[in-house]
Amino acid sequence: MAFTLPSLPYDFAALEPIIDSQTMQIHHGKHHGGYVANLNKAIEGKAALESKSLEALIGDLAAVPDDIRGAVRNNGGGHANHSLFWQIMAPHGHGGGGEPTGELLAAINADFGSVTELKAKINDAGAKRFGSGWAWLVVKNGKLAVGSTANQDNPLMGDTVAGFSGKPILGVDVWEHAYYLKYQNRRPDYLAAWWGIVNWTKVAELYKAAR
Ligand code: MN3
Repeated sequence: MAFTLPSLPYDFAALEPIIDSQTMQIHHGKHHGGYVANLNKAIEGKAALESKSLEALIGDLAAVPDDIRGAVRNNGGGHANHSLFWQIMAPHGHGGGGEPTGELLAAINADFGSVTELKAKINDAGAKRFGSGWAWLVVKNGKLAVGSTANQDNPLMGDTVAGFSGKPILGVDVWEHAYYLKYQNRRPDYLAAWWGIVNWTKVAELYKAAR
């Protein structure tokens, strides 16, 4: 099998009370697990695709045959998006929450004015995404940018496919499956609470690598 479901870097209950344990179990095992299984099924036996990295695969959907392009877009995007999502969260007070520091903080202040303004922009992008999708912080041309994508589209797919592009360093899942058990229809409440589990150390690492 080309791709595998990564283990969570913490227990299912570790993000309580911001994200409940049952949501994490279903989200990781069933949703993300499903994307990985369906991605592998789509590219099975296609050596040229199986040998690619996930980033290279979703970054060049034009190279994917027509009959499986939709499956690779949805499931490859789903695999990439969730793999990032788990990494950039950590238990509140144990790596999660607080504020960014160092170079990342300086870049946020330069490009958005303040961390408060950045959070407001991402919350707004996530709240306004109609239906299912993601809100993102990306690095593009050396600068930070905020935007959103539909479904499991990833900014690495490019503007033509995803309508927004860049190298993602933070992404928040606004599909109902990410929050419905605890927050029901209150997506803005989920987004506001979510900052309490953001692992800024990891986001800063990704920022450094993306620049
Ligand atoms: Mn999800």
